[in-house]
Amino acid sequence: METTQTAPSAGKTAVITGITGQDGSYLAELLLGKGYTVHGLIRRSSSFNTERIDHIYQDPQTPGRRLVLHHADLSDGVALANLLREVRPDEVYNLGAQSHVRVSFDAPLYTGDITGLGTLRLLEAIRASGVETRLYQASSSEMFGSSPPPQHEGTPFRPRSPYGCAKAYAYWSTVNHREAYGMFAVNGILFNHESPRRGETFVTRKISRAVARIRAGLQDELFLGNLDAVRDWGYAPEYVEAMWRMLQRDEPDDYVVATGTSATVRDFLEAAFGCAGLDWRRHVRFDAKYQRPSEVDALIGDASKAEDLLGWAPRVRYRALAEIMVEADTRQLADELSGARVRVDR
Ligand code: NDP
Ligand code: GDR
Repeated sequence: METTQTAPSAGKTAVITGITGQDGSYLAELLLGKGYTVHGLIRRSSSFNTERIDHIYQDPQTPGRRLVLHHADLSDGVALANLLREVRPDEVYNLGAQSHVRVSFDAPLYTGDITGLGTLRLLEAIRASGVETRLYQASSSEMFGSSPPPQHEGTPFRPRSPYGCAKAYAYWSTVNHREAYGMFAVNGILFNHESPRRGETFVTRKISRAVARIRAGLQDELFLGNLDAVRDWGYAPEYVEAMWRMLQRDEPDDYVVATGTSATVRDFLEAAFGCAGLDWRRHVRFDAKYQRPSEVDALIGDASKAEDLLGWAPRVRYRALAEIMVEADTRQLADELSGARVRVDR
């Protein structure tokens, strides 16, 4: 196995779009741990939505602080160019997106604008700023859509959602900027990856939260859509390491990142409810609103290129992942309930 590191990490500067999301928060931790200064883009919101990075936040008065947040948006290309000119990063990680597949059917143009065109805005902002940098693009297994598994870097894209189409546009824009302008731009084609920080409306987290609440007697039913879908679920902290490794190579390239282990939503239910000694069949109900107009039936990744060239290998597979997530949600719920009791006692 071969890994290439171009320069020591300490003292490097990175920009992360989507730093408030699941992956952005783990990547920021990883890069800070390596000695980077990290500049994160956040969107203006009427209420705080920085819970995933509050534990690493440093306020502007902190001497020598290495985490800096900026207001910007992937819809605003000029702001992106100005930010890049100001920060002059060594590496840019484009994780920002409207990332929910079901939602992309309700908001297809918005998804196309942010998830698709937003990437082109960032690529053009890099060019316009004249900054020599390396770009990681968060590409997705959703681009493979109806192409049968196992999917690898050469598998054709047949997307089945506005989100998948937008990601395919972003993928080719990244490749095109690499070929047309010699930019160091890479696509990580990541299969589903989850964690206790996963958004609460993605299926694994919806399940792990429900298990914790059912176990505590706070909920009895869980409404889901298609249980037959096959996914390749990995562990997010391991996947951000693969992103970083892609930018340390001598040459830019595209890589699939996956575990190669498949499971249906039903299998994940079995594993997650099993952790709590519960039978999911007694609690799970069907609701058509969670079905998609067109579904991706089976995604199972072949990550041998990443294993060979990046020296990256997955360790956590879906059963262990379900346990990690159920335990975390159980602890979080217990904390919330004891906090609530303290407040009531006062
Ligand atoms: P999340 O949904 O958790 O995070 C998405 C991030 O994008 C948030 O920080 C969000 O900000 C930000 N964002 C949304 N809209 C905009 C915008 N208009 N301008 C700037 N930022 C915006 O996603 P994940 O962390 O799970 O995924 C990271 C990336 O990887 C995404 O691009 C996703 O599509 C892609 N991906 C994810 C996979 C997975 O399994 N997790 C697999 C393959 C690809 P805010 O907090 O304000 O909403
Ligand atoms: P996905 O993840 O669409 O693969 O996209 P999600 O967890 O939303 O769905 C996985 C599968 O579960 C089925 N499902 C349900 N999904 C949700 N969200 N809610 C439900 O109630 C439900 N019931 C069944 C879905 O139909 C689907 O088959 C994720 C995102 O992180 C993308 O950004 C990323 O690109 C891909 O993974 C790889």
